[in-house]
Amino acid sequence: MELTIIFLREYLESIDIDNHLKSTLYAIANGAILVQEKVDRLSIDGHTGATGDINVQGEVVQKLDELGSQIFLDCFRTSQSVSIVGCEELENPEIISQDPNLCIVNMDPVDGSSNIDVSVSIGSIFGIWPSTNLNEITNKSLLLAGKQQIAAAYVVYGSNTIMVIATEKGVSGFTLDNQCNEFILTHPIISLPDSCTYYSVNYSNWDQFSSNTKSQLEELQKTSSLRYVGSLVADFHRNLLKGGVFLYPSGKLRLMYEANPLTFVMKKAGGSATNGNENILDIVPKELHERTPLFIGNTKEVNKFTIG
Ligand code: AHM
Ligand code: MG
Repeated sequence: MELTIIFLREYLESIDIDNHLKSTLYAIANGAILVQEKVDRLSIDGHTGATGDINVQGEVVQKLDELGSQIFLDCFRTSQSVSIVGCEELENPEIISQDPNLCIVNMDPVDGSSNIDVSVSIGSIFGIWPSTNLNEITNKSLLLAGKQQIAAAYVVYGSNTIMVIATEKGVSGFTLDNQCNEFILTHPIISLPDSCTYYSVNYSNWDQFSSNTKSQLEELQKTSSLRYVGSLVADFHRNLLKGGVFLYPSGKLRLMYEANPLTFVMKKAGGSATNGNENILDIVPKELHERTPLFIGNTKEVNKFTIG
């Protein structure tokens, strides 16, 4: 049987979505290829460790955090398809253009910072919103609810590199072929399995969990297996493909560039996410770097977790 190879760019040309959105997704793919090259050569090029800076979250900035941030920003500038970018590593958004027809992007350029120097899977996360109906692009233009997203994407730099894209057309995965530096369609339709095979949580936070969270975890451990990488994007990807729920109840994770994009993907694949009270996609953001509790995965399991 002959194998049909579909490149990411061919896939994007074939689907009926806005042209600026296509260019934005293509810019993410180009950036991911460059970041993957950096990941491969991290120790060789001396890019392990911290820069010495502390970011707006009060967290230590790793050299790869900074490199990834600059790489994706450059790709968005070149694409001419993005008006404004919110980024985990930048206190204020980067305004690129006042064109009201372009895309708004919120990104975590390198997710899983604690895993960078130990050769464990890390990733990049992107939420994409339309900037239509805005008279002027300001720092507040990207404070849009998750339900207004038109697409989301993430990349896992793991045992191989995979980029997952969710649009109104569905969820698909593309594996990076290092021999030709192209993403190839390998997962045409990603849909969340019905069974909750895995659950992912940092158990060392047990004392901070509510009694509801503790009792639901005690139930889950009877039926599901624990897997926890410590890179949200990698834990999410495994649970998306195999069925599962990820939780970080104490509110470490960020709404705009972690929870919202991954919830968009999860919803398009058949699952959902809450903050323990309301659907993540319904939250009206107050600021770019705000944090949220997150319960994400199979809806039946997610809905058992409540806070307050
Ligand atoms: P980062 O974006 O700075 O890497 O921080 C977020 C990460 C997530 O990827 C992961 O789910 C979480 O922090 C892990 O936290 P912990 O080490 O507390 O379990
Ligand atoms: Mg992150």
